[in-house]
Amino acid sequence: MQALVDRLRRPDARITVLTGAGVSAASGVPTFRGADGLWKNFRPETLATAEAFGRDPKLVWEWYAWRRSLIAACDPNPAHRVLAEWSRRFENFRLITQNVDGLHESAFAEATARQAGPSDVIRLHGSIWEVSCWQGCAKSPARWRDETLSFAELPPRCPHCGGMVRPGVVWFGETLEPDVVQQASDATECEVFITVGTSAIVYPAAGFITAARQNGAFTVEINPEATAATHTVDLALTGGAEKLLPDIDRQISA
Ligand code: BV8
Ligand code: ZN
Repeated sequence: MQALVDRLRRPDARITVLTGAGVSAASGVPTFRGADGLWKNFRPETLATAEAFGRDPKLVWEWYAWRRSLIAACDPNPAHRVLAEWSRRFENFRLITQNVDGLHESAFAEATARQAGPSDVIRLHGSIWEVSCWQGCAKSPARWRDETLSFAELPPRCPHCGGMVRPGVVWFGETLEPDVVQQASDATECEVFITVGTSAIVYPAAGFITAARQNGAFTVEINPEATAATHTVDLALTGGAEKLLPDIDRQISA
Protein backbone atom coordinates (compact mmCIF):
# COMPACT_ATOMS: atom_id res chain seq x y z
CA MET A 1 0.00 0.00 0.00
CA GLN A 2 2.87 2.41 0.84
CA ALA A 3 4.29 1.96 -2.68
CA LEU A 4 0.96 3.21 -4.02
CA VAL A 5 0.52 6.06 -1.53
CA ASP A 6 4.06 7.35 -2.21
CA ARG A 7 3.37 7.47 -5.93
CA LEU A 8 -0.03 9.17 -5.46
CA ARG A 9 1.61 11.83 -3.30
CA ARG A 10 3.66 13.07 -6.28
CA PRO A 11 1.72 16.17 -7.40
CA ASP A 12 2.60 15.73 -11.07
CA ALA A 13 1.81 12.01 -11.11
CA ARG A 14 -0.33 10.90 -14.06
CA ILE A 15 -3.01 8.72 -12.45
CA THR A 16 -5.55 6.65 -14.38
CA VAL A 17 -8.40 4.61 -12.90
CA LEU A 18 -10.47 1.98 -14.76
CA THR A 19 -13.74 0.97 -13.12
CA GLY A 20 -16.29 -1.78 -13.58
CA ALA A 21 -19.61 -2.78 -12.01
CA GLY A 22 -17.98 -3.50 -8.63
CA VAL A 23 -17.48 0.23 -7.93
CA SER A 24 -21.28 0.63 -7.95
CA ALA A 25 -22.02 -2.53 -5.93
CA ALA A 26 -22.08 -0.61 -2.62
CA SER A 27 -24.66 1.75 -4.17
CA GLY A 28 -26.98 -1.23 -4.77
CA VAL A 29 -26.40 -1.61 -8.53
CA PRO A 30 -26.20 -5.35 -9.42
CA THR A 31 -22.90 -6.43 -10.99
CA PHE A 32 -22.85 -8.53 -14.18
CA ARG A 33 -21.18 -11.68 -12.98
CA GLY A 34 -22.16 -11.46 -9.32
CA ALA A 35 -24.97 -13.73 -8.05
CA ASP A 36 -27.31 -10.71 -8.25
CA GLY A 37 -26.34 -10.11 -11.89
CA LEU A 38 -28.79 -12.60 -13.24
CA TRP A 39 -32.15 -11.30 -14.53
CA LYS A 40 -34.89 -13.82 -15.11
CA ASN A 41 -32.11 -16.38 -15.67
CA PHE A 42 -30.80 -14.51 -18.68
CA ARG A 43 -27.05 -14.04 -18.96
CA PRO A 44 -26.39 -10.34 -19.57
CA GLU A 45 -24.29 -11.21 -22.65
CA THR A 46 -27.40 -12.76 -24.24
CA LEU A 47 -29.53 -9.65 -23.78
CA ALA A 48 -26.93 -6.93 -24.41
CA THR A 49 -26.62 -7.63 -28.17
CA ALA A 50 -28.14 -6.17 -31.35
CA GLU A 51 -29.26 -9.70 -32.29
CA ALA A 52 -31.27 -10.03 -29.07
CA PHE A 53 -32.83 -6.60 -29.69
CA GLY A 54 -33.68 -7.50 -33.28
CA ARG A 55 -35.25 -10.77 -32.06
CA ASP A 56 -37.26 -9.37 -29.13
CA PRO A 57 -36.91 -5.58 -28.59
CA LYS A 58 -39.65 -5.58 -25.93
CA LEU A 59 -37.78 -8.16 -23.81
CA VAL A 60 -34.50 -6.29 -24.11
CA TRP A 61 -36.19 -3.00 -23.19
CA GLU A 62 -37.88 -4.61 -20.18
CA TRP A 63 -34.37 -5.51 -18.98
CA TYR A 64 -33.05 -1.96 -19.50
CA ALA A 65 -36.17 -0.42 -17.98
CA TRP A 66 -35.68 -2.68 -14.93
CA ARG A 67 -32.03 -1.60 -14.62
CA ARG A 68 -32.93 2.11 -15.10
CA SER A 69 -35.57 2.00 -12.37
CA LEU A 70 -33.12 0.26 -10.05
CA ILE A 71 -30.22 2.64 -10.78
CA ALA A 72 -32.50 5.69 -10.43
CA ALA A 73 -32.89 4.80 -6.74
CA CYS A 74 -29.11 4.51 -6.21
CA ASP A 75 -26.66 7.22 -5.14
CA PRO A 76 -22.90 7.46 -5.60
CA ASN A 77 -20.96 5.74 -2.78
CA PRO A 78 -17.65 6.75 -1.12
CA ALA A 79 -15.70 5.09 -3.97
CA HIS A 80 -17.37 7.31 -6.60
CA ARG A 81 -16.86 10.34 -4.35
CA VAL A 82 -13.13 9.77 -3.79
CA LEU A 83 -12.59 9.40 -7.56
CA ALA A 84 -14.57 12.59 -8.22
CA GLU A 85 -12.44 14.35 -5.58
CA TRP A 86 -9.27 13.04 -7.23
CA SER A 87 -10.41 14.40 -10.60
CA ARG A 88 -10.62 17.81 -8.88
CA ARG A 89 -7.37 17.50 -6.89
CA PHE A 90 -4.92 15.79 -9.27
CA GLU A 91 -3.71 17.67 -12.34
CA ASN A 92 -3.28 14.54 -14.45
CA PHE A 93 -6.16 12.29 -13.39
CA ARG A 94 -8.20 10.27 -15.89
CA LEU A 95 -11.21 8.06 -15.16
CA ILE A 96 -12.19 5.30 -17.60
CA THR A 97 -15.42 3.40 -16.85
CA GLN A 98 -17.24 0.39 -18.26
CA ASN A 99 -20.30 1.39 -16.25
CA VAL A 100 -23.39 2.82 -17.94
CA ASP A 101 -25.13 3.75 -14.63
CA GLY A 102 -24.05 7.43 -14.55
CA LEU A 103 -22.99 7.36 -10.87
CA HIS A 104 -19.45 8.61 -11.63
CA GLU A 105 -20.99 11.56 -13.46
CA SER A 106 -23.32 12.28 -10.52
CA ALA A 107 -20.41 12.21 -8.04
CA PHE A 108 -18.38 14.46 -10.37
CA ALA A 109 -21.23 16.99 -10.59
CA GLU A 110 -21.53 16.97 -6.76
CA ALA A 111 -17.77 17.48 -6.31
CA THR A 112 -17.31 20.15 -9.00
CA ALA A 113 -20.74 21.79 -9.36
CA ARG A 114 -20.56 21.21 -13.12
CA GLN A 115 -21.67 18.44 -15.51
CA ALA A 116 -19.02 15.80 -16.30
CA GLY A 117 -17.74 16.11 -19.88
CA PRO A 118 -16.52 13.21 -22.07
CA SER A 119 -12.93 13.76 -20.84
CA ASP A 120 -13.92 13.89 -17.16
CA VAL A 121 -15.45 10.40 -17.31
CA ILE A 122 -14.30 8.33 -20.30
CA ARG A 123 -17.39 6.15 -20.91
CA LEU A 124 -16.34 3.06 -22.84
CA HIS A 125 -19.80 1.50 -23.09
CA GLY A 126 -22.14 4.52 -23.31
CA SER A 127 -24.92 5.42 -20.86
CA ILE A 128 -28.16 3.69 -19.83
CA TRP A 129 -29.68 7.23 -19.62
CA GLU A 130 -29.18 7.83 -23.32
CA VAL A 131 -31.07 6.40 -26.31
CA SER A 132 -30.68 6.41 -30.09
CA CYS A 133 -32.89 5.68 -33.08
CA TRP A 134 -32.76 1.98 -34.06
CA GLN A 135 -33.21 3.03 -37.71
CA GLY A 136 -30.61 5.76 -37.31
CA CYS A 137 -33.03 8.18 -39.01
CA ALA A 138 -31.51 11.31 -40.56
CA LYS A 139 -33.23 13.79 -38.25
CA SER A 140 -32.21 12.10 -34.98
CA PRO A 141 -28.91 12.92 -33.17
CA ALA A 142 -26.46 10.02 -32.67
CA ARG A 143 -27.67 9.75 -29.05
CA TRP A 144 -29.90 11.84 -26.78
CA ARG A 145 -30.60 11.83 -23.05
CA ASP A 146 -33.91 10.30 -21.89
CA GLU A 147 -34.46 9.67 -18.17
CA THR A 148 -38.07 8.41 -18.54
CA LEU A 149 -38.64 5.69 -15.92
CA SER A 150 -42.04 4.43 -17.12
CA PHE A 151 -42.30 4.61 -20.88
CA ALA A 152 -45.85 4.63 -22.31
CA GLU A 153 -44.85 1.63 -24.44
CA LEU A 154 -41.83 -0.67 -24.83
CA PRO A 155 -39.91 -0.38 -27.09
CA PRO A 156 -40.24 3.43 -26.90
CA ARG A 157 -40.76 5.33 -30.16
CA CYS A 158 -38.30 7.62 -31.95
CA PRO A 159 -39.74 11.18 -31.85
CA HIS A 160 -38.24 11.86 -35.30
CA CYS A 161 -39.38 8.85 -37.36
CA GLY A 162 -41.77 6.89 -35.14
CA GLY A 163 -39.49 3.84 -35.32
CA MET A 164 -38.01 2.11 -32.25
CA VAL A 165 -35.32 3.64 -30.07
CA ARG A 166 -32.58 1.51 -28.52
CA PRO A 167 -30.57 2.01 -25.28
CA GLY A 168 -27.52 4.30 -25.84
CA VAL A 169 -25.06 1.61 -24.75
CA VAL A 170 -22.41 -0.43 -26.59
CA TRP A 171 -23.62 -3.98 -26.98
CA PHE A 172 -21.46 -7.13 -27.24
CA GLY A 173 -20.31 -7.51 -30.84
CA GLU A 174 -20.49 -3.74 -31.38
CA THR A 175 -17.38 -1.64 -31.71
CA LEU A 176 -16.67 1.16 -29.24
CA GLU A 177 -16.46 4.78 -30.44
CA PRO A 178 -12.94 5.24 -31.87
CA ASP A 179 -12.33 8.60 -30.12
CA VAL A 180 -13.34 7.09 -26.78
CA VAL A 181 -10.95 4.17 -27.35
CA GLN A 182 -8.22 6.67 -28.28
CA GLN A 183 -8.84 8.72 -25.10
CA ALA A 184 -8.65 5.56 -22.97
CA SER A 185 -5.56 4.36 -24.77
CA ASP A 186 -3.85 7.73 -24.21
CA ALA A 187 -4.75 7.46 -20.52
CA THR A 188 -2.67 4.26 -20.22
CA GLU A 189 0.40 6.51 -20.52
CA CYS A 190 0.60 7.11 -16.77
CA GLU A 191 2.66 6.47 -13.58
CA VAL A 192 -0.18 4.82 -11.66
CA PHE A 193 -3.01 2.73 -13.16
CA ILE A 194 -5.69 1.44 -10.76
CA THR A 195 -8.31 -1.10 -11.88
CA VAL A 196 -11.31 -1.04 -9.53
CA GLY A 197 -14.28 -3.43 -9.40
CA THR A 198 -13.89 -5.19 -12.72
CA SER A 199 -13.56 -8.92 -13.48
CA ALA A 200 -11.30 -7.84 -16.39
CA ILE A 201 -12.98 -10.27 -18.82
CA VAL A 202 -14.59 -7.91 -21.31
CA TYR A 203 -12.43 -6.44 -24.12
CA PRO A 204 -11.17 -3.99 -25.18
CA ALA A 205 -11.70 -2.59 -21.63
CA ALA A 206 -9.53 -5.23 -19.91
CA GLY A 207 -6.79 -4.62 -22.49
CA PHE A 208 -6.09 -1.16 -21.05
CA ILE A 209 -4.70 -2.79 -17.87
CA THR A 210 -2.12 -4.65 -19.97
CA ALA A 211 -1.36 -1.52 -22.03
CA ALA A 212 -0.70 0.51 -18.86
CA ARG A 213 1.69 -2.14 -17.57
CA GLN A 214 3.48 -2.21 -20.92
CA ASN A 215 3.77 1.59 -20.68
CA GLY A 216 5.61 1.14 -17.37
CA ALA A 217 2.78 2.22 -15.07
CA PHE A 218 2.61 0.92 -11.47
CA THR A 219 -0.56 -1.18 -11.74
CA VAL A 220 -2.94 -1.78 -8.84
CA GLU A 221 -6.16 -3.81 -8.52
CA ILE A 222 -8.91 -3.15 -5.96
CA ASN A 223 -11.37 -6.05 -5.77
CA PRO A 224 -12.70 -8.34 -3.01
CA GLU A 225 -12.12 -11.32 -5.31
CA ALA A 226 -9.36 -12.51 -7.65
CA THR A 227 -9.88 -11.62 -11.30
CA ALA A 228 -8.33 -12.29 -14.69
CA ALA A 229 -5.95 -9.37 -13.96
CA THR A 230 -4.91 -10.16 -10.38
CA HIS A 231 -1.77 -12.05 -11.37
CA THR A 232 -0.69 -9.31 -13.79
CA VAL A 233 -0.73 -6.23 -11.51
CA ASP A 234 2.09 -4.92 -9.28
CA LEU A 235 -0.22 -4.59 -6.24
CA ALA A 236 -3.54 -6.41 -5.63
CA LEU A 237 -5.60 -4.91 -2.78
CA THR A 238 -8.34 -7.27 -1.61
CA GLY A 239 -11.51 -5.52 -0.47
CA GLY A 240 -14.44 -3.26 -1.39
CA ALA A 241 -13.77 -0.06 -3.36
CA GLU A 242 -16.11 1.89 -1.04
CA LYS A 243 -13.72 1.10 1.85
CA LEU A 244 -10.28 0.90 0.24
CA LEU A 245 -10.45 4.10 -1.85
CA PRO A 246 -11.31 6.30 1.21
CA ASP A 247 -8.49 4.50 3.12
CA ILE A 248 -5.98 5.30 0.37
CA ASP A 249 -7.25 8.88 0.15
CA ARG A 250 -6.81 9.36 3.91
CA GLN A 251 -3.22 8.05 3.70
CA ILE A 252 -2.38 10.36 0.78
CA SER A 253 -3.60 13.39 2.72
CA ALA A 254 -2.09 12.24 6.06
C1 BV8 B 1 -15.92 -5.27 -29.55
C2 BV8 B 1 -22.85 -2.11 -21.97
C3 BV8 B 1 -15.22 -5.25 -31.84
C4 BV8 B 1 -24.15 -2.79 -22.14
C5 BV8 B 1 -21.12 -3.85 -21.99
C6 BV8 B 1 -11.02 -10.41 -27.13
C7 BV8 B 1 -11.04 -11.58 -26.42
C8 BV8 B 1 -12.29 -12.18 -26.12
C9 BV8 B 1 -13.52 -11.61 -26.51
C10 BV8 B 1 -13.48 -10.45 -27.20
C11 BV8 B 1 -12.25 -9.86 -27.53
N1 BV8 B 1 -12.53 -8.74 -28.20
C12 BV8 B 1 -13.89 -8.61 -28.33
C13 BV8 B 1 -14.48 -9.64 -27.73
C14 BV8 B 1 -15.91 -9.84 -27.63
C15 BV8 B 1 -16.53 -9.10 -26.43
C16 BV8 B 1 -16.01 -9.60 -25.12
O1 BV8 B 1 -15.14 -9.01 -24.51
N2 BV8 B 1 -16.63 -10.70 -24.67
C17 BV8 B 1 -16.29 -11.24 -23.32
C18 BV8 B 1 -17.57 -11.72 -22.68
C19 BV8 B 1 -15.28 -12.34 -23.44
N3 BV8 B 1 -16.29 -7.66 -26.53
C20 BV8 B 1 -17.16 -6.94 -27.30
O2 BV8 B 1 -18.08 -7.42 -27.92
C21 BV8 B 1 -16.90 -5.44 -27.36
N4 BV8 B 1 -16.94 -5.01 -28.72
O3 BV8 B 1 -14.91 -5.83 -29.17
O4 BV8 B 1 -16.17 -4.85 -30.85
C22 BV8 B 1 -15.43 -6.70 -32.03
C23 BV8 B 1 -16.72 -7.12 -32.27
C24 BV8 B 1 -16.90 -8.51 -32.43
C25 BV8 B 1 -15.85 -9.44 -32.31
C26 BV8 B 1 -14.57 -8.93 -32.07
C27 BV8 B 1 -14.35 -7.56 -31.90
C28 BV8 B 1 -18.02 -4.66 -26.63
C29 BV8 B 1 -18.01 -4.96 -25.18
C30 BV8 B 1 -19.01 -4.03 -24.46
C31 BV8 B 1 -20.30 -4.73 -24.16
N5 BV8 B 1 -21.16 -3.87 -23.32
N6 BV8 B 1 -21.91 -3.01 -21.26
C32 BV8 B 1 -24.92 -2.91 -20.85
O5 BV8 B 1 -24.39 -2.51 -19.79
O6 BV8 B 1 -26.05 -3.40 -20.93
S1 BV8 B 1 -20.00 -4.88 -21.18
C33 BV8 B 1 -20.57 -4.96 -19.54
O7 BV8 B 1 -20.07 -6.19 -19.03
C34 BV8 B 1 -20.01 -3.90 -18.62
O8 BV8 B 1 -19.98 -2.63 -19.20
C35 BV8 B 1 -18.63 -4.44 -18.30
O9 BV8 B 1 -17.73 -4.11 -19.31
C36 BV8 B 1 -18.86 -5.94 -18.34
C37 BV8 B 1 -19.05 -6.46 -16.95
O10 BV8 B 1 -17.79 -6.52 -16.38
P1 BV8 B 1 -17.55 -5.81 -14.95
O11 BV8 B 1 -17.99 -4.41 -15.02
O12 BV8 B 1 -16.16 -6.12 -14.57
O13 BV8 B 1 -18.60 -6.55 -13.98
P2 BV8 B 1 -18.55 -8.05 -13.44
O14 BV8 B 1 -19.87 -8.32 -12.85
O15 BV8 B 1 -18.00 -8.98 -14.48
O16 BV8 B 1 -17.44 -8.00 -12.28
C38 BV8 B 1 -17.67 -7.18 -11.16
C39 BV8 B 1 -16.40 -7.24 -10.35
O17 BV8 B 1 -16.55 -6.37 -9.23
C40 BV8 B 1 -16.07 -8.63 -9.79
O18 BV8 B 1 -14.70 -8.92 -10.03
C41 BV8 B 1 -16.36 -8.50 -8.30
O19 BV8 B 1 -15.49 -9.30 -7.51
C42 BV8 B 1 -16.08 -7.02 -8.07
N7 BV8 B 1 -16.74 -6.41 -6.92
C43 BV8 B 1 -17.92 -6.76 -6.34
N8 BV8 B 1 -18.18 -5.91 -5.29
C44 BV8 B 1 -17.15 -5.02 -5.23
C45 BV8 B 1 -16.25 -5.32 -6.28
N9 BV8 B 1 -15.11 -4.62 -6.50
C46 BV8 B 1 -14.87 -3.57 -5.65
N10 BV8 B 1 -15.70 -3.21 -4.64
C47 BV8 B 1 -16.84 -3.90 -4.40
N11 BV8 B 1 -17.64 -3.54 -3.40
ZN1 ZN C 1 -35.72 7.77 -35.79
